[in-house]
Amino acid sequence: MPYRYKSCGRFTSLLCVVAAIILSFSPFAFSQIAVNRPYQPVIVKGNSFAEFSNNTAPMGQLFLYKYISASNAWEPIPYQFDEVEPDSLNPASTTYFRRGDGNLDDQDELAFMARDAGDKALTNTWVNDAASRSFARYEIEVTDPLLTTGNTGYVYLFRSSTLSISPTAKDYVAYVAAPAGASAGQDTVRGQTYEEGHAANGIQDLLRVPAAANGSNLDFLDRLKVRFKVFAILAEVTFTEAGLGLQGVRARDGRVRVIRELRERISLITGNIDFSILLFYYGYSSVLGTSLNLNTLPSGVRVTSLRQSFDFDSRVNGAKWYNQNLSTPVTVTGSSGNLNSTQAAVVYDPNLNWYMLSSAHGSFVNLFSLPPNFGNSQRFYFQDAQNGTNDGTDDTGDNKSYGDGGLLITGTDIKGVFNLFLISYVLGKDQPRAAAEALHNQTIKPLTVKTQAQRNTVAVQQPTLGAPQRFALLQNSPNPLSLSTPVTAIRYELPHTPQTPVALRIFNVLGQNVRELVNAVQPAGRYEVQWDGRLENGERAPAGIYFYQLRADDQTATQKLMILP
Ligand SMILES: [Ca+2]
Ligand SMILES: [Ca+2]
Ligand SMILES: [Ca+2]
Ligand SMILES: [Ca+2]
Repeated sequence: MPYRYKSCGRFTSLLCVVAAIILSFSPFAFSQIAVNRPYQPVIVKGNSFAEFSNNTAPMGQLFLYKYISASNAWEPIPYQFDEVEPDSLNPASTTYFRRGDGNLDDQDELAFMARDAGDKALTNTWVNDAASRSFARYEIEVTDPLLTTGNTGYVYLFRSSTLSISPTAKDYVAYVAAPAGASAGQDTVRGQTYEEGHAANGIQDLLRVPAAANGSNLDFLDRLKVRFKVFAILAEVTFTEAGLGLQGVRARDGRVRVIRELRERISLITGNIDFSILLFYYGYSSVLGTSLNLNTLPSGVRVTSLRQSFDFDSRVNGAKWYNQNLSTPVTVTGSSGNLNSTQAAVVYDPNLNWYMLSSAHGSFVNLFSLPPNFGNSQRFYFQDAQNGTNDGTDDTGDNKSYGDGGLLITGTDIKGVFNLFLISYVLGKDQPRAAAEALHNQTIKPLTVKTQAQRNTVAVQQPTLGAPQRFALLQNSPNPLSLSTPVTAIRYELPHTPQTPVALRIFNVLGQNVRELVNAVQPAGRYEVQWDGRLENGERAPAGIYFYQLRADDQTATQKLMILP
């Protein structure tokens, strides 16, 4: 009974809320950034780019830039497109691992980092590339709802057959396949603040924070622990992560994220439980999603306990462990016990639980949501002991528990589909409680993203014989417009260089501004602007009478044009 992900349910919504933190170890490095969530990725689905996503735009011709207004410069930013395809094994689900068509479709995803957003560009300020001017571009507006000022940044998606990505462009995360001769599970992921390594079955057993990210560069994780207690054939048996059998691992590596899938098996005498784990690795965080269907177990099998936790090694002696219930931390000593019921209480979806290990080697923040009414009891698990676990399962790894914390569900016959979404951030050493709280607050108030198609209408200065003698707005040509002649040219003349930006706008008969063609500082001269008969939102303007108005300093001129049905 292999589990398959639903295409766009809770999992996707949680992906979209992966949060970031106010940078605490380098507060001045990002004074220039437009959206102050330096650790947060932004995911935008293809259907947000309607003009590109109708299976017509090759992803290799789409390029993401930011605009820097202080220097009037465009700068390429790291991004990636991931194709999302129907899963051939389960048509109701989708997968990132099937070869796509190379074109942007509604389900495909664009990923970039919020920290790379820049300034707003005027509609006529365009990347220096002629080919891109024959297509729309998309303005992507990213807003932090936790802030009221300084909270919005912009990136721009251009289509062009002549732009290209620099081979040295920044890459936030790298996937390193297992070495030759090793299990495929022994792969490695390197982000900006972490290296994560894995045991033969693909389960995490190494975490280190490089010195450049304010860590010790030493592995401080014993291992990710996964525990099941199962009552089968009149006896209770326990399974640990060491007993998970890797059935397969797949990964995709881009500039913004690595997508990695593990297929695992729990082997019971009465049959197998198969499930998969889908992981997204970003520069500073990862998102783990897994789903265990307990409704279709082999007959006679009851699950009585489920646990997922991170156990650290003796290096973290003296580290602080916090969760949302602890205003003062537990100090990790390897012998200080566990949490009382108040300290171990969890909250339920849509609220998020969090816990953090803050150590001299690095800090590790985890956030997870829980569905209510799963099992008889759900609580935080925490164990700090020299001789193993306190949920009755065998210990593994170094056989000691140092700050081993996570989630424990118990019951007599746990049923249902258990969905776990775990967002993990890796930060520099000795982070304060407020760092984890900030991540929690940002996760529950995700960035909002708006997209808008824009067209280039840069006024082209015409070759002239001497400067124009008069301020003039000429009749457009051709006029009227129709479906067969959807583009018209508007010419105007500026006898003097205006003190303020020149504006050329189209109005409907109600006086509503439906399209801005020019809003730019322009020297004296003769100009021609193309209008493609489209509104600001990219839709075709309906048939009817329109007015276009030129404004420069205190002078205005207006003309009329018509669009035939
Ligand atoms: Ca596609
Ligand atoms: Ca990469
Ligand atoms: Ca380890
Ligand atoms: Ca241990």
